[in-house]
Amino acid sequence: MGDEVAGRDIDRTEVERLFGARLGEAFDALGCFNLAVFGKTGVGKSTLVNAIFGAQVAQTGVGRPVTRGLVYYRHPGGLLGLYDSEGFETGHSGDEILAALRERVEGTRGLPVDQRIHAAWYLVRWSDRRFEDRQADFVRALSDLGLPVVLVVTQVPTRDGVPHPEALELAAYIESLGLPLRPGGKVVLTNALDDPFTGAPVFGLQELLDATYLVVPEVATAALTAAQILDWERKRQAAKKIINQSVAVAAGVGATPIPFSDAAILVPAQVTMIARLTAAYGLPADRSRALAAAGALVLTGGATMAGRYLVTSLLKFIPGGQVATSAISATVAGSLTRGVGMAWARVCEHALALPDAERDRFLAGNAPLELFRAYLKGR
Ligand SMILES: Nc1nc2c(ncn2[C@@H]2O[C@H](COP(=O)(O)OP(=O)(O)OP(=O)(O)O)[C@@H](O)[C@H]2O)c(=O)[nH]1
Ligand SMILES: [Mg+2]
Repeated sequence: MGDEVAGRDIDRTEVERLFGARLGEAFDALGCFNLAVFGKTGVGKSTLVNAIFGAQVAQTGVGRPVTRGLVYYRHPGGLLGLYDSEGFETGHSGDEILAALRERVEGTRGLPVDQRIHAAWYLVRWSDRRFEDRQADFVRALSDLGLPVVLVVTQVPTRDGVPHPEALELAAYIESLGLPLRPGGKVVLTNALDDPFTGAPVFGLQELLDATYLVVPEVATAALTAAQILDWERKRQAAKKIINQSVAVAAGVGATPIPFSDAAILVPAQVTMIARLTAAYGLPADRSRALAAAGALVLTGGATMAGRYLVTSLLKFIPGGQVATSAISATVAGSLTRGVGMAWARVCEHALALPDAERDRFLAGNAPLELFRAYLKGR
């Protein structure tokens, strides 16, 4: 594992290679959140998915038809599998889709739970102002397949945060039917796009995401947190957990004080940590080369001797680091790890907030290192 590079200085290329491998493992460990989305054509399935998971799923994910009207997309990082019923109508094609889904669900029953379908969203556009028996039947059929169904009324205009009364009426009507809706028989109201003409703002997306968290199995939540782009607090919580685990490991390594000359022993653990953080934030794995380069730059400062860099440069910024004279204690190893983890988490957040094209440019330059140092100093 990482031990092959312990106990001596390691160069940037080596760190980069290690980071690439760890990143792959980190993505594999997160697994995949599988979501199925249904609703008549034009209700806003693609728009809603894009608002919560980013446009890259439908645009760059490789679509594979499951059956006529049902396409399976995979997030580039493998974090999200999406069954999208494009151009879906109930009736004949609905039956076909159900048959294909049944096959899929039965075929994956024996597989690990992270490979099954974890949730279904059924979308109804508020302005249709009706919910037909066939739609109710379809919802029941999904539920019978064992899928938790979240019913979403879409494109709902609000004024001062209050949904259009007829959308509320439609939601109340659907709830009155006693369908097996999750969570708690409730309908979720959303609007995924600002409407500049009416001024109706985006609305209800966090509620839909929260509802989804409530119904998906525990094994799929880490992938959901990484894949979604809406709730940064959940990403931060996941990052915090990773940092705390890594601090505990590093403090264990430093329990016997490490001579400065052997400080490279700390590097593999930092590489693993920043790889796990990168995956947890859901930074696109298709850019893992750029990410690995940025991670290696940050840990080595562009120098060739990562161990010495950690000591001479990073320790300056760490409480207690300056006073260390000849060896790194458990406390210092822990603080160093925490500092590195928190600074890298901020770099991830910065990168995540950038549009795709700019993100590439950011990762390719010196900016990640500069930002990383600024965060490390600024804590
Ligand atoms: N204002 C507003 N417009 C929306 C919303 N959702 C979708 N639209 C618009 O409605 C149209 C259809 O949305 P899509 O997301 O393509 O619908 P879809 O369900 O994926 O449709 P198919 O792929 O054909 O099944 C687009 O022009 C969207 O811009 C929304 O929440 N609010
Ligand atoms: Mg669509």
